[in-house]
Amino acid sequence: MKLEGIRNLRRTHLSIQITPKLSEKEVVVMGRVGDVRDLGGIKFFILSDISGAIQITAPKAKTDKKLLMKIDELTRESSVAVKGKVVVTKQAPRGVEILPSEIRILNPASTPLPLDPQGRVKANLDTRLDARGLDLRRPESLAIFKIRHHALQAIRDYLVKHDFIEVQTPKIVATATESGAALFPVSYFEREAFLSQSPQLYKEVLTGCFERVFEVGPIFRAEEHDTPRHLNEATSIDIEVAYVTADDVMDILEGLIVRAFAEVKKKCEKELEVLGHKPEVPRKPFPRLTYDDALNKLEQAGVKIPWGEDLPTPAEKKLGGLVKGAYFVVDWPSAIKPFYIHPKKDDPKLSEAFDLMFEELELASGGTRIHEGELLVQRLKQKGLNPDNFELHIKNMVAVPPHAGWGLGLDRLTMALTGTENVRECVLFPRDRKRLTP
Ligand code: AMO
Repeated sequence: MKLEGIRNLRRTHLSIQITPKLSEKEVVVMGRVGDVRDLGGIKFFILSDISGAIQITAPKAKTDKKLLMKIDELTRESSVAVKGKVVVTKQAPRGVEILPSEIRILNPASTPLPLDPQGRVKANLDTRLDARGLDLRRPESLAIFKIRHHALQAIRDYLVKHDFIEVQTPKIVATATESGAALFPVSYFEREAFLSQSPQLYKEVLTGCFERVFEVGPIFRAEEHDTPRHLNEATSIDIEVAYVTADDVMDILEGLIVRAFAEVKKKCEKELEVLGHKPEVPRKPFPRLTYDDALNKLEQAGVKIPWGEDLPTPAEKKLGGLVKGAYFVVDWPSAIKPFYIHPKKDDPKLSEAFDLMFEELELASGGTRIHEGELLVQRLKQKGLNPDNFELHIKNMVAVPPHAGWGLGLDRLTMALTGTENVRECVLFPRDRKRLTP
């Protein structure tokens, strides 16, 4: 099949804009070929673009032979441009169709396709991710990424309205912040460097300069687990605020989550319908369970976790069944939280750390940070880290104000908003233990 150039042809309308009002007008539409049919006296095909679909109908008696032959050549998912006249008809799905005068095959799809984007032939997730370019053409994929887009827009808008400025911090770094075992090494000229696990240390320093900062960026975790909620490259929304404590940033997080859910419900009705998902906007204030409360609830439900241990996945699942919707877990043991988290003044074995859960899924974690230089050095040592490796960080933290913040996983938030069970569905090209391509 010959590949034709777009040349002087430009799209005049999206398919959704083709309405009976345009009757008899000449239009140019561009998109992907769907089903092609030959029904005795007519040949027709569906053209889909980002807005929807329109039927292109060629009555055999009235259409040029060459054009009819071209329709026969069309393969599903090929990119085409169609010039033609709008005709009002009861036969077409939207009461309107286009009678073509010219069809240009901009890029033909070779057959068989590695995947059926219409989903009539079911494929497993691995096959879908291998052919992600086609998989993302499915209406469900488009719905997920539109929801992700609108959630992020709502979040950016919320933070900017609350006087945050957006920043970008380095992704090639010299030290771990979350846990040394989960670092990806990269070669940095004659030295070893790492991919950043979190903008944590930079955002803390920035509170001394800009007071309220946020960043939306990649975080890299060399975690070995292969689970439906872990990625090796994720997107984190991070904030850090000067002159506040954990309670204040939990209020911000609560407001922001409510806004994201409300905006998605308002702006993505069609997308939620495609996914068959009806999210409820969480109500403020979110329940705030202490770590001890969580352990007690779990024990009553038959799951015993020794004090001081993190909640393993089965315990999170159980807790998510007991406490519905969004809730915080606060007052975590200091020993299981990172070095930068502030111990509680009156009980240092506990910390001013929190996690935001959505049912069984951890969406965010954060806390009040250590701003006191000596305490920071002491906590680094307690965690078995060498303060010398943080020398320049400590230097940059001079007289940084008391501050607090959190990191919220955008991929997991998208799971919660879309009712998706596997985080890979919410990431364009996921990176996991086994997957580095496409
Ligand atoms: P934490 O490590 O809890 O905290 O990460 C914050 C949030 O990021 C998301 N997330 C992940 N999502 C998918 N796959 C992963 N492997 C993954 N790891 C993390 C989660 C998680 O709740 N510096 C702190 C944040 C802070 O205190 O400001 C941090 O990185 O949704």
